[in-house]
Amino acid sequence: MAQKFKNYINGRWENGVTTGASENPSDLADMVGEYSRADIKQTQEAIRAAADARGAWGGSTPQRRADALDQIGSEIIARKNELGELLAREEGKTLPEAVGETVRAGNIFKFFAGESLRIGGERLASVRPGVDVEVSREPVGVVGIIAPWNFPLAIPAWKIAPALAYGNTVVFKPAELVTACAWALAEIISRAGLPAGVFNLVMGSGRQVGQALVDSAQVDAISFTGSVATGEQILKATAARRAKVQLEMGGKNPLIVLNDADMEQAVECAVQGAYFSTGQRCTASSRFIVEAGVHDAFVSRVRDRVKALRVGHALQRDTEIGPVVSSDQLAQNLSYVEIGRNEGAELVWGGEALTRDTRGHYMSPALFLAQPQHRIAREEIFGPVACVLRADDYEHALSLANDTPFGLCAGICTTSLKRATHFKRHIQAGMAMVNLPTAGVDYHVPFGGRKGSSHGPREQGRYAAEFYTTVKTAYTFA
Ligand code: TXE
Repeated sequence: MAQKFKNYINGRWENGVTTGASENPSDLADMVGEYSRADIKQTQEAIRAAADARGAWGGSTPQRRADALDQIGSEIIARKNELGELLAREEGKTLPEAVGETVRAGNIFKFFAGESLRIGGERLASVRPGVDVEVSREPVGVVGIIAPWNFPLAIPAWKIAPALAYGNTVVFKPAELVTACAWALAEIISRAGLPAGVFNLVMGSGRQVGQALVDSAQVDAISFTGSVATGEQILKATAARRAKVQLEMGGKNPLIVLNDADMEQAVECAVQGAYFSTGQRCTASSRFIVEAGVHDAFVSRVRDRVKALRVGHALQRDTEIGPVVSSDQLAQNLSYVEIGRNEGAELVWGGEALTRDTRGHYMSPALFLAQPQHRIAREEIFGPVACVLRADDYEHALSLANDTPFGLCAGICTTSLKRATHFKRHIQAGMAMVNLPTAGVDYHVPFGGRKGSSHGPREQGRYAAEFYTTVKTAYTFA
């Protein structure tokens, strides 16, 4: 019998109005479970519960918050293999990638356990005699968390953990494709001793549950990761009611490879950054910008490496690239392969739907030679599809790298300190990598982008305090 995942509202597990199925993208015959879809009324109940719990949690001691977060993080890490297997089964990244993500989620909770003990402030002398000025940080209130499917544990962790650490209450809406992971996380959080209403899980569609969170006057802040189109809608709606908002959207991340690069290292950075996790990372490299002197050698070595990648069931030991997450995403990826061909880009390898022993959403990783104006070189595809652009020299490569509406992450492979330093200063991105893949970041430092990729304060690390707290300036005359 399929496992059933319920919503968690005001400290109780509740059935929804309808149900949905969570599938295994590696094997469509394997149903991961059945989840309850909340409706607008249940979402509003969860919001009310979170609003009622604000005082109790906002006024709780940092020690209590630290203990709860530490317990959650420790349990996630202790159960990394089991949770990693669930994640690989539901989302389709390979087992080692999924176990890695699980450990990362656990570490994030433990990091913010410490941060709840380090909420600081300032005391300054006033410009007026006899007056003291204190600047302190307070919780924002009720935070609505709207998450995507591509990191089903890590992204919710990096939003829920700081929200709770800084004394906010939470209504969490996961993506419908990954409700088993969301439920598993909520189940762990439900046993951490939080008062009823402090943390709520509501599963369901973006149009109903997500929109209800975005529109509710009782939700003080929205943290969102997902597509540009949804992010823009959320930005308009939250601006209209002056709610705090943080948006993490797409990328079209470049990796520059210069003539002086260590070629083996550059090929590894390219392959790992573009294709691992099936290219479904917002920090994935999708444009390789290669200096003319090494262009042909780079293309031939990446093609050989990509040809040899083993695409298969996410839980099989020798799989390097798992399936695409859903039939819709697979259709989108394949349609971009068609678009690339039709606009005159040269397909060097891959880009085809594949069959395996089990029925799933498999495709071969694709490598194109493209021109900067091609849509496949400009739009986020969010799958294992990358293109190579030829650059005359470093300056040309940098200008191609910056010629995009996005600005999440960017990388360069070079042995020149001068070029690497210039790149770090002049690349228009929130994160810059030298001789490293664009995807793969630490959990204790800020994460986020510029231009069309992100909006609002950074996520992760101690910079998360900017979003999850509000500042008060108090004056005392004594
Ligand atoms: O995103 P959506 P989807 C990109 C990627 C992918 C595309 C579509 O290009 O192909 O987005 O993915 C909720 N009000 N990224 O459909 O729709 C929704 O239920 C409030 C990049 O998954 O943006 C889900 O929980 N919420 C990205 C979340 O928003 C709404 C990661 C994201 O869904 C809503 C994922 C609404 N009106 C996809 N409509 C990255 N950059 O990491 C939907 N939602």
